[in-house]
Amino acid sequence: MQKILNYINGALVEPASKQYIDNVDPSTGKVYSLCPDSDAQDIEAAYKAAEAAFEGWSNTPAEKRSKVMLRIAELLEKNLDKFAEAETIDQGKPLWLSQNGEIPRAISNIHFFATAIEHYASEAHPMGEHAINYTTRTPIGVVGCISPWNLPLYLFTWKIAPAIASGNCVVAKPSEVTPMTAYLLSEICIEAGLPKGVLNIVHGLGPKVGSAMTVHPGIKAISFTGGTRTGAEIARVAAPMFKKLSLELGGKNPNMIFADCDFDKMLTETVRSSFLNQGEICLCGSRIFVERPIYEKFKKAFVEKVKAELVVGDPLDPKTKTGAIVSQMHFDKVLSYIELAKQEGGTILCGGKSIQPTGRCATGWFIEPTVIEGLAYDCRTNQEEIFGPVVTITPFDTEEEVLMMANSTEYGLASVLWTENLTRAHRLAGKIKAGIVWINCWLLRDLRTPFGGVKSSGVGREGGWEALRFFTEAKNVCIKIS
Ligand code: TXE
Repeated sequence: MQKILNYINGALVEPASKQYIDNVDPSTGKVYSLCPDSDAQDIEAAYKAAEAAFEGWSNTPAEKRSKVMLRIAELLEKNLDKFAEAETIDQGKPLWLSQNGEIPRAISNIHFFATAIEHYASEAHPMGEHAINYTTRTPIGVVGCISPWNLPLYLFTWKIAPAIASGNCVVAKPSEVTPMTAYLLSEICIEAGLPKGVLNIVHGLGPKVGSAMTVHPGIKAISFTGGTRTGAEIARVAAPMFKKLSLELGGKNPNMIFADCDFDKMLTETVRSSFLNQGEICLCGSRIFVERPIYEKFKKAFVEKVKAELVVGDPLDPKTKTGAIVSQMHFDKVLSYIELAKQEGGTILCGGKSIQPTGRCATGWFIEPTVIEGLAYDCRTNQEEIFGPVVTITPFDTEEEVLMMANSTEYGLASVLWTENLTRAHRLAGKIKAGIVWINCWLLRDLRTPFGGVKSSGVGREGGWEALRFFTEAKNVCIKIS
């Protein structure tokens, strides 16, 4: 049985406890590797390694930091197929998605920040001939990065890349549900010559290891992506310690479709924005609102397309469009929401139950893509994050009505809007309470843009200069001249 190891001070090491937790392949429901059950001792060792490396790394010229990061990206690219298969086995997503989405985006994350750092500058503010101010933006020191199981390497690199590029040293904790590709990345960091202690990866349970990181007095900032409840717990611990916090949390994103939209483009993209990665993306549009004149046409076409295209099966099979649900716990959670929807008066138009593929996946966790109609906009099914292959569809008559329903949840991460009316698009984009608005598209990403949400979807923004500013401290120096 493969043992995943921690990556501390440049070496692959066992957890201090020598204890491990089972790591399950969701496609089979069987244990296929072991993940370190690390604890506070491992966090302390990782912190000490990061602290010892900080002086050297933060004084390494940006060009040299960039070079070693580009080497990591290059090795990741060279091993893309190995990482893609590992990601699919660990998380359950279809192999084509790992090959064309997950791993290429992880490479882009590293490449983007490795090059951005060479252009990262700060500003000066002259006060006539009397004085001049200049701002320095220097790395914080040892920072913590905690990432989730839905897009494992994609979101892990989205955090550690800007942290390292800006000269910090990192203690990182991937999700214990999907630890494999972060472990494989640590092997590549060693091969690329990343100096020891710059990146330290400690695997293990969130409440044990994640909280040990959050409470550690030497770890001065925490960048977290995960559930809203966990984000609140991290904030409760870290806020009184005045740590910098970046919290990218849950979502319950509205997809607003007007009768004047480009119907065919909208339909294709809406199948994708509803069910990509088994709906396990915080940006998925899980509440679909359709202007009444095209509601019946949309309902018929959407259900037909979902049933015809979204083949559920072995994620390693190229024909599979919908893979396995990441864990038994999440599988049970998603099915419980489908039951709730029925109790709340919903009608299941397609899907609605688990499905057992044949062969090796007969014991895995699979749920049919599910479309539900007839629910009130403010029922629990339409207010709470399900984070699975489940969407609801609801008709609307006016802009005011759809805006009220769209903005009615505690979340405000992303939103999708389909209309050919430019004025309406800008008007609604200004009124939607979300950090991201996609108009006539979905998941079109420019890494320079600010990424994050409002309300219970989090605090702060990732991406571009936002990420580099999060991982640096600004200092103003004012010099009197005359
Ligand atoms: O996330 P958790 P889970 C949502 C989704 C999902 C729910 C819970 O609705 O059902 O969150 O998912 C670590 N201190 N999203 O349980 O628990 C944990 O080990 C410090 C949306 O997987 O938030 C993991 O590494 N760390 C989200 C990370 O936090 C702690 C993507 C996320 O785990 C901790 C994933 C603690 N007390 C889930 N407890 C998105 N926005 O994309 C756990 N962790």
